[in-house]
Amino acid sequence: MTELPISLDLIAERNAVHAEALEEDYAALGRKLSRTGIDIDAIKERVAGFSVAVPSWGAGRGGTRFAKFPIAGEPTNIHEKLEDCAVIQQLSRVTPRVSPHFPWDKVNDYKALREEAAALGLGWDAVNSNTFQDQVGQAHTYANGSLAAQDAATRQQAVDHNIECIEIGRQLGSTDLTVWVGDGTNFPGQQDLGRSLDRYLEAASKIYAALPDDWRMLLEHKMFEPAFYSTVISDWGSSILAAQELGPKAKCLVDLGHHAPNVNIEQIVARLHRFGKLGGFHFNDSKYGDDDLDSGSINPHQLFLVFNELVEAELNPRDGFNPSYMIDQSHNVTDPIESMLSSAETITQCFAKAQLVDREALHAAQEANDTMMAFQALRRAYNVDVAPILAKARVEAGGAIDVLEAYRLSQYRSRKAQERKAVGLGAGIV
Ligand code: AOS
Ligand code: ZN
Ligand code: ZN
Repeated sequence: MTELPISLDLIAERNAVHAEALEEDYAALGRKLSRTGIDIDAIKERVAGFSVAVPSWGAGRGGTRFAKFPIAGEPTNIHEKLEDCAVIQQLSRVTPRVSPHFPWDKVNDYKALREEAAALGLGWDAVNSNTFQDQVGQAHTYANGSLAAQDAATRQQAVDHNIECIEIGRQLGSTDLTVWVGDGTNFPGQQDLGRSLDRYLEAASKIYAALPDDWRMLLEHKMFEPAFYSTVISDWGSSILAAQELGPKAKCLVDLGHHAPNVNIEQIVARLHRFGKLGGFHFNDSKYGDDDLDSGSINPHQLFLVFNELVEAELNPRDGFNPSYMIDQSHNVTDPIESMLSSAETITQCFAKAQLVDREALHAAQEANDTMMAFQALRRAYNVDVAPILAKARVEAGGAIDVLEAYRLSQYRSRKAQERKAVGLGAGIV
């Protein structure tokens, strides 16, 4: 293994400073939980088995449609992005996989890239295709759509790109292809709403046909943007219908920011699972639309309720239960590494809290139509501060007790600012 980006001595030194307090907090929480029959070590083991992937593009400052303000030391290629993702994994120990996006992360030798990641302690998650943007030298524009475009040659180009992504993914060791398209319209009448879906389905079925046996195709729906009047795969309804039409390897991916405000996302999760179509998540938070705010920064309770449905889903397996978890945020005002460390912590906290729900009490209250006690079963779990459980799992796996403190003390970003070439103004807005 090549040298990891953060000094092991620094992590050990800081952990030693925090160890006694952590032991005290963990023991106190253990006593509290044992009063309700919960074994804290068993919860810690489950937390230790949890992981969430980070997106390669999340390592950069995302920016908005209006501007991007790069920070010194920001990564500008997949090698640098991998290094940053390795920092997140080294400190948090819950983000062992990176989800690449093509052609953004294109290289000549994917075998070498796979080895490079492995040397940094990283594997690969879902491969993301990109037919929402034109690339230099591309034969056909995506201005009027990609998989749903009127023009057959454009659709074929988008299909070919997705098939190329599968091939790259095979070399990296991925087993999922995530397809999000920006296809849609900005004016009533611009495209036929029925026929554009037909075209999408026909093109998507060609990609589906190219999937290896053990692969899944994850369809990511999004209500609006970049199209503001209609979007081809706009909601979970369109997504599940398309996935059902394509076949068993097609599943639905829920990006938390891709719904109308106040939509009951946890119910969508339960619905998709009911029909064996829950494929995965892009975690983020939103206040108004697809804001891509940090996970749980606005509504951590919703995130907890999503995980509560996931626990229920696991207890009631349908057609397989193996959702892929990934962060998909745009970091506009923070250091992306810090945001992802903080988000990975929040996501894992919600996972842990969902494990604490007294399922017997919940189900009994539901049976008895005892609304208040059913709600309290959830509320009791949500109110527990699970931070000591996460910290203990982390330190046992070699991570840092206080991840942000260790990161700041490492001065990683300022070291990279010396080494890396600066991001040009206006570059890489995604
Ligand atoms: C776009 O809104 C989606 O969230 C996609 O997941 C997209 O591929 C990703 O955010 C990169 O732009
Ligand atoms: Zn997404
Ligand atoms: Zn999005």
